[in-house]
Amino acid sequence: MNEYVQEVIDSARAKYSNQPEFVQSVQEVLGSISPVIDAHPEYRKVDLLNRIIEPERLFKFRVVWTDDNGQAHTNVGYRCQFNGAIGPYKGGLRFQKNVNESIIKFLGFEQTFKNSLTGLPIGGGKGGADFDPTGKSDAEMMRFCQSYMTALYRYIGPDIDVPAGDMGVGGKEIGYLFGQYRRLKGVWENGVLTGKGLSYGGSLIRPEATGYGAIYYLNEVLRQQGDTIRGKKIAVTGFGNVAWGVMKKASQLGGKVTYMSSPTCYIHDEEGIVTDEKLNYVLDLRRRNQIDLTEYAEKFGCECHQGKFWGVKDVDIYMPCATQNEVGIEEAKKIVEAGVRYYIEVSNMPTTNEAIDYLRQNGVIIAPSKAVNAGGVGVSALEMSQNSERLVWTEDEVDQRLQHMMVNIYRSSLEAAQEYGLGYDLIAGANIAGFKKVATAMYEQGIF
Ligand code: 2IT
Repeated sequence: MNEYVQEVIDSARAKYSNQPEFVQSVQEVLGSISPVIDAHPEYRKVDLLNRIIEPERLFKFRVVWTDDNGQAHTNVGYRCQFNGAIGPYKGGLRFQKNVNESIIKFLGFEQTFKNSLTGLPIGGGKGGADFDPTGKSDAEMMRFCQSYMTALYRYIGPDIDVPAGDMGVGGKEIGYLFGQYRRLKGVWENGVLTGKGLSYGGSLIRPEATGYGAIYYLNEVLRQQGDTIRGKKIAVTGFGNVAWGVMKKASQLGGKVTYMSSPTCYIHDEEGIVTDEKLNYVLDLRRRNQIDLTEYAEKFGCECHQGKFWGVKDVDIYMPCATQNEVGIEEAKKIVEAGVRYYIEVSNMPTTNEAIDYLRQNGVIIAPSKAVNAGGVGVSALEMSQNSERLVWTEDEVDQRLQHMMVNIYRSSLEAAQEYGLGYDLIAGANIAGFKKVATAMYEQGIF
């Protein structure tokens, strides 16, 4: 490993030992870009790597809201403007109990390279709050979102920082957040948020984009192996918006998702989650925050089991779509033992670094999340374009652009890996391709 890269990793590990997710993502990205630093010794002089791992700024603020009984509650909100070298900060908001600085920083760091990979001019950002949306009424969600935006609105804007959804933040929450932004600023700046409703500047295909994009990327991986998605069985973790998009596009292309999971259990539906009725039912489960999937199993006559499905053999492809660090070394061993060839990450950083190494050493074909899930933020950038041009593209137009984007991400990752003699390494390729553009932009803009 390049000496400067090693130094920066070691110092991040020591300095941020209390931020394990962040350190993990720094190790993952910097571990891949060593050959680029060998080729660019000038980056050391301007300390480019210590600069790139440090967020440009990170806001942390109090969010107070009142529940339906009139009781006040206090949460912590965050917005991390990680890197603005190639465009306005862009990235989602996550509302989840476990949100902390480490999680927001890892997501912002990943987002920086993912956004670069889309080929569009968007910098990296991420935010959220340690607020648990489970069981909250609409009125409570609205009050929380209004309070969150009241703290944040002065730091964002269509050319400054453009938040979107992530776990716990869907179309409904984006509506409340946008309403409050408009109310406070008194301007029509709908380019300030993406994932909006269609009646006020949302883009067609945005809800589906992450899942559709993941399947378009998977198509390229399969094509490289002389294979197609037709007849393939897929196991996904999660049953949210992203998993739903994967199910829908897979079924349109002749594949099927036969396993899906929640935090507590999983279902096995041999027929596949392929009909409109089933797909809509999944959306509805999520909307109702229903994590017990027995309801689905009973309705559609299939099995529901407690625990996790890692190790099932009757699928061709695993696609984790739930959250970070779902697959550690134990799960990786089960995947290898099951003989499943394709492991396509979809959620952000679903795999520990140790598990990635194990899967790779055992010949599993791995696709990295920052490439695979980039279609979501990519279509967010298309939503920003439509907003600034004050027009609306058709479903076909957005979908075509999404497909091109995913093919380009796959190809540029492949080329980046080949340029440095790394062979068919989609992980290193994505990190290198994403890094190069951000690094070049930072270098050319001077030292700060
Ligand atoms: O992780 C992600 O890329 C997102 N949550 C979407 C971000 C966005 O700005 O659309």
